[in-house]
Amino acid sequence: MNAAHPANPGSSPSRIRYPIVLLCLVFSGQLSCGSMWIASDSVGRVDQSVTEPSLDQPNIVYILVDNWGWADVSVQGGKIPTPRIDELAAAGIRLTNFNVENQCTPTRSAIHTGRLPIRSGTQRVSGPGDADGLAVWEYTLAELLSDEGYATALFGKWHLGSQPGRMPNDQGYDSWWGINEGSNAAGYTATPQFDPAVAAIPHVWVGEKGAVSRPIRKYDIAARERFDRESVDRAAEFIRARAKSDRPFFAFVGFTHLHPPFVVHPDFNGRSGKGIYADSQLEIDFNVGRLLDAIQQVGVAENTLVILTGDNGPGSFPVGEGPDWFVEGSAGPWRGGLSTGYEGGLRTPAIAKWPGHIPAARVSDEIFSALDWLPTLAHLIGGSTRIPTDRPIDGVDQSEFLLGRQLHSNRESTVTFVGEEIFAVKWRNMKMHFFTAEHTHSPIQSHTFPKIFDLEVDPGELRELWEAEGFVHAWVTTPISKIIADLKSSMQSYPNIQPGHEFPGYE
Ligand SMILES: [Ca+2]
Repeated sequence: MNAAHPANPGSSPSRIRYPIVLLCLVFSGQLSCGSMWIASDSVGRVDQSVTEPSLDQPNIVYILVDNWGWADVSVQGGKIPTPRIDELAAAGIRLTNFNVENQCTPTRSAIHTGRLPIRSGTQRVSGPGDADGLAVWEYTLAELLSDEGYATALFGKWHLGSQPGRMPNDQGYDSWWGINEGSNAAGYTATPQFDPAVAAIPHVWVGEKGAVSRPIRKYDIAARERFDRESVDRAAEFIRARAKSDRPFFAFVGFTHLHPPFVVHPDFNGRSGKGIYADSQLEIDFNVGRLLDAIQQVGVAENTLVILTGDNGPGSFPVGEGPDWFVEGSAGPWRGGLSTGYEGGLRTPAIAKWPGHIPAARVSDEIFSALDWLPTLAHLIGGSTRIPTDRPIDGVDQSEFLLGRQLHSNRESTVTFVGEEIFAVKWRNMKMHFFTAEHTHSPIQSHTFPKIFDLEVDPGELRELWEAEGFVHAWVTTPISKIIADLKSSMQSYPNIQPGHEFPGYE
């Protein structure tokens, strides 16, 4: 491994990858390829039997905020008050070292599969019309919970597949309402160059398990203004309806705030007096509060695990015509934002509340990854035997840590891909960058020597140790090279799925 430029583990030898891809193409021809393989050949690998839910299984509500800065909440120093989020944090654990992937799609993939997105071909946000999404073969959190007897529903943004066969109702959700692409799609039809003859008009979709999803209305700027509010309306309605049932429920609510184009519900327009981004922050807090109220009002708060995180740090976007850049959101002490590989892009607020189980008012800087939710939730609900064993799972079980039974988390490193390249590896409080980008739309820089920072004393990743202290930190290469070598080895044994490809499974 060249320390300065690690070979991309995703670039495993083509002689290994292509026969498997071709095998899939030969067998596929239709989207059922993956599931057929699982059904016929995966006994003991993916347990797809459905069990009666246990009374101990909590309801789960996962709220995902788009492009959320670490300090976009007042409990972490944000200037815009977020009292409902702060209240949620006080009632549960607040993870100050929660790590996501670098963009919308890969983080949603990590949450849903427990696998590094590059393994499943979801390492990038695909352009409209490009192949996108998870192969049917992937076993998602929604499928796992569904197999455990949960009623499952998604409201809001999906962004893990826009084509028939790859929408939420194809990946474990009983029903869904929302958008299958990026939040920005709301602006497409407002551009003067837009031509519906060549590009699809974005829509709000609905779907039910076993049926084909269907568009119900245009998703444009006007729709975007009310989109998060309506997502919460519908999620609250689902919670009220499901609370009457003996079956536990899983609701995934994907907000479109704080992603451009920046618009808010008319009720919040000008509310903060500090601009539309601040208005959006107020609306997020309001909508989180409405979900908490809905859970409380139907009497299931004691048995509902609420998770609130971001999908990536704040974006940095050009202002007007000038050369200056700005980041509307705040990453707090951390450098960079969306798609940079710096901590500001990778740490988002993260809170988990489960009364009587997760100790209240706990704050931890232990490393936790979005990859960890699938194995962790599987263990928390007694469904760990459903975690697939026929594929690499990069997430680790953090249930004992969340429950307060162990001080330290079960993770001491994260690997950050931006696209196909490893940009950085964090190991304990040390972080090594192989590539960097200063802003969301900046050029990518490679370096003669990797850059090493000590996050504990230098959260801004400003004092580069390899250079500043005369190579004495080069030893950090040892643990980090092993992490990369292990990953590369795993990806040679289990070649990465290419974007958009159907996949029958590993032999
Ligand atoms: Ca995002």
